[in-house]
Amino acid sequence: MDMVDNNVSYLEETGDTMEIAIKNIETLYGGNYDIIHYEPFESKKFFKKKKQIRVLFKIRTNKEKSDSFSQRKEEIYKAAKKSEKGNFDIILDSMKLLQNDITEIKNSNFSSNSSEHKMILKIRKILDDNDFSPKYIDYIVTKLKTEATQGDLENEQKIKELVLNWISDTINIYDYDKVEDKKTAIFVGPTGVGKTTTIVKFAYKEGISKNKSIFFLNLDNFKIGGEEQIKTYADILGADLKTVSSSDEVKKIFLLNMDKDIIIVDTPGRGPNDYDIVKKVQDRLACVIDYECFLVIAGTTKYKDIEKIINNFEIFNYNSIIFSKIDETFAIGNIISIMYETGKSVSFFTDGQSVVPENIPKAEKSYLLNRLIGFGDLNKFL
Ligand SMILES: Nc1nc2c(ncn2[C@@H]2O[C@H](COP(=O)(O)OP(=O)(O)OP(=O)(O)O)[C@@H](O)[C@H]2O)c(=O)[nH]1
Ligand SMILES: [Mg+2]
Repeated sequence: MDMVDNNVSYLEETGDTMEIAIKNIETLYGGNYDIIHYEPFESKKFFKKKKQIRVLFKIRTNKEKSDSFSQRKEEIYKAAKKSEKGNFDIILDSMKLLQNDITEIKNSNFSSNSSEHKMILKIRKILDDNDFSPKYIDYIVTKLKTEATQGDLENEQKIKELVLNWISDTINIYDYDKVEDKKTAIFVGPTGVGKTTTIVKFAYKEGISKNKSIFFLNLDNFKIGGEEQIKTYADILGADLKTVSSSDEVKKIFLLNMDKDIIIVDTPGRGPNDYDIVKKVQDRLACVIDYECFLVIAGTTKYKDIEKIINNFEIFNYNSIIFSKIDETFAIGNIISIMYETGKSVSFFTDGQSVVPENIPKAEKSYLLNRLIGFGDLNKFL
């Protein structure tokens, strides 16, 4: 079993290059560290991908073991400092030597000095790469420590299967097919998440393709062009549309359109902290009693921001969440973490800009599980 000294903890640093990552580490810890592992990865900020280096290191506790390693690092560092052509080869050679040292350290120290079994460290990294929240990662790790046997921990396939099943258990699906009263569907959410686009996809899927009559009620008179966007789609679908700005008008629209199968309500989006607009929209809808409310959140949103949005829109008493723009994100651990921590459920995803019914798939566990990275092909069969 790979157990160790509880005082050793592993840390992570990233940088655009190995040199920058090392500099960052040295700024914080001086030279008192050993690199355990490094690897290139793609970071994503504001939808832009960027190649970076991730370095796993530990603060040195055993000087003798790290002397040669430290020397190699110095060589790389010195070579990297010189910028003339040709030094690239020196860096490459030094990197190869460093790689050997790392392998040695991994084989000796890493497995014998870590406070956690190496399989648990591996799972931690996979979950982190998938953007699961720290709390969620702790939940899975606690299950591993309490439910997996030592034999299981030596079997990567078995552990990954266990973890995938536990993840699957935390995904909450809201089955819209089972909703009985589908007359009124209200879509709320922050600005730009794709509410209006989602509404039109939804109208196709749940209305037009099922031969149901649709009426669009637009509450977005706050934004210039707010009506034009949805009007264009309403015309294409042959559906009526009305933009209103008061609760009385909303009441009237509902009375006048009793014969319609579905009334779909579009609302204006504002920043997650713009509580005033949220409240105004809620006031206008106060007369609508039975409705199905969808909170639309972009799947690209950071975990902490999703938490805030979920709380800010609680006032609408929404039934489920639609995670939009799934096509723009690699990692969906944030979505699963939020379900686990808040108990909220997901009814649909949207995964493309085209306004077609195929781009609003009904939520299924396999849809999320298939997107997890680091599980080989195991999650493809779930
Ligand atoms: N990649 C991708 N883009 C999407 C998706 N859904 C919507 N969009 C894009 O997101 C942008 C905003 O879409 P809207 O439907 O106007 O968003 P909204 O939430 O109604 O915006 P506001 O009314 O201003 O709050 C548009 O460029 C859409 O094409 C999706 O599933 N995937
Ligand atoms: Mg809109």
